[in-house]
Formats: sequence, structure tokens, C-alpha cells
Amino acid sequence: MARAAILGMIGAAAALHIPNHPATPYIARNGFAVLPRPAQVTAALVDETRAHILRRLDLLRETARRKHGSDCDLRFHEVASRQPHRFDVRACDEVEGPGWKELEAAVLETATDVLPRLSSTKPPRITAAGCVISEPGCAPQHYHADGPHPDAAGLYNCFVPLVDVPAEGDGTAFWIGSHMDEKLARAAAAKRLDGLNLDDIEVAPAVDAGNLLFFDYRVVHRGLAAHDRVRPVAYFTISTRDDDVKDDWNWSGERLLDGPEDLRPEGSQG
Ligand SMILES: O=C(O)CCC(=O)C(=O)O
Repeated sequence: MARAAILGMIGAAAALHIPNHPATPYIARNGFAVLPRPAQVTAALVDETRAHILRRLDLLRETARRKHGSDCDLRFHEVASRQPHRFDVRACDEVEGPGWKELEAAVLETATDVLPRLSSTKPPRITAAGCVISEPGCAPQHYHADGPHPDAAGLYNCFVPLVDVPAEGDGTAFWIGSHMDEKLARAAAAKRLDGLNLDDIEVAPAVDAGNLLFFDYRVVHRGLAAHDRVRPVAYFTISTRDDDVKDDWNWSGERLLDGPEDLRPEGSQG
């Protein structure tokens, strides 16, 4: 997923606003929490969103093969694959099929109720969104944080898996409390953590389809390997800060889809 470019610095006077929700202290302390599927996020909505995203990825890959001879190492405006078999499909009008807006609204409503936030004149808002799709053959990611210390304070991601993910399975693993540890985060950014034995501090929670997995942008985490199935997870980046956050620094400006012939997969009707 795209890391955000942090444009502003946290002022010394910034204060944390702590909502009165049982998950809030958990997120503040551990850096992440899994919340139940909101009522508006029905199983049908999850199914519809999953089908829509996977169709979109098929279209993008097919177009990449046709125009560029390969669907590996994609770096386009609409899709990226920064490692083999893991794709990041950026949210845009085409992705935002019928269910997407409802999903986004449910995420934002819960985020507003739950997330510790920097006191702000602005309510929490979604600054980037998309879907990471891992397919069989995908290796575990390097440990990473989505943003640096201390500048990423007040930013969060919400993952919404579109399939059930078992504990310690093929989902996302976190280092509990690592968002509070500047040294650890710096080492993660420098990729000096791989190879360490982290069994006792790494947790990969069970997250059912449609549950909301919120995490602090600074927490060290990684997507695990995919062995025998496709795992799509929608993501929403949420800012609780005053300043602006730009989300396009590692997306290419080059568009893959540019004409009517690209709007549907080859061979489809209508
Ligand atoms: O696949 C996942 O569960 C995590 C993905 C992730 O952290 C990323 O793409 O930066």
C-alpha cells in the first residue's frame, strides 16, 4: 500500500483527544485493534466488493499483459505490485462500485468513534484507499511501518479483509506496541529486522471478512505469505490531523487504462 508523504510536522502543542470507546486505549497502547463488522457492512456487501475488486484486478493485469507484455512489477496510476504476487489496486471511480461507498462510510463512522486523535479543527477523514490482493506464491513482506516517527502521529490505516483470515494464518502480523518505539521503527525502515526471532512479539490476529482492523501508521507490521488462496484486503488511510497528507508519492503517474477498449476485459460482451 502507498505510504503517505507527511507534509507537516506535529506541533509541540498538539494534544491527543481520546474517545470514550473500549477499543481506544487498546489501540493507543498496542497500536492496533480488531473491531466487529459494522451492521451496514453486510456479508452481501463484502461479497459484492470482493467480486468487483477481483474483476478490476483481472482487467488491469490483462491490460498490462496486452500493452506491456507482462503483469509483473506493475507501477501504474491504478495498480502497483511492489513484490511478486501482491497487488495494490488504488481506489478510484471504477473501483468504487456499489458497495465501496457504504464500506468507506462505515469505516469512517467507526474511526470517528474509536481512534485516539490529535485535537483538530477537522474531523477524521479518509485520505487514501484501495485494496491489497495477495495470491498464492506471495512471500511475506519485509517488516515495515507505513509512516515514520514522530511525524506520522495521528494517521491510521483500517484494513477490511474481504475473506475470513485466521489467527497466525495468511493475514497481517503486528509488533505489539511498536508504534511507541522510535528505535524499532527506524530499524524497520532500514530493513534491519528480518532474520531476528520475533515469535514472542509478533501477533497475527484473526480478522473475519468485514471486520475492521485499525492500526497506527507507525506500528511495525507485515503481510504474511499466501499459500493456497487469494486474500483481498480493502484499506483506508485515515487522518486525524490538521495538516494535509499526500498519498501519491509511490504511485506512478502513468495510466494503464486510457481508452474505451480498456474498460472491459477482452472477449467480454456489451
Ligand atoms: O497484506 C497485508 O496484510 C499487509 C499489506 C501491507 O502492509 C502493505 O502493503 O504495506
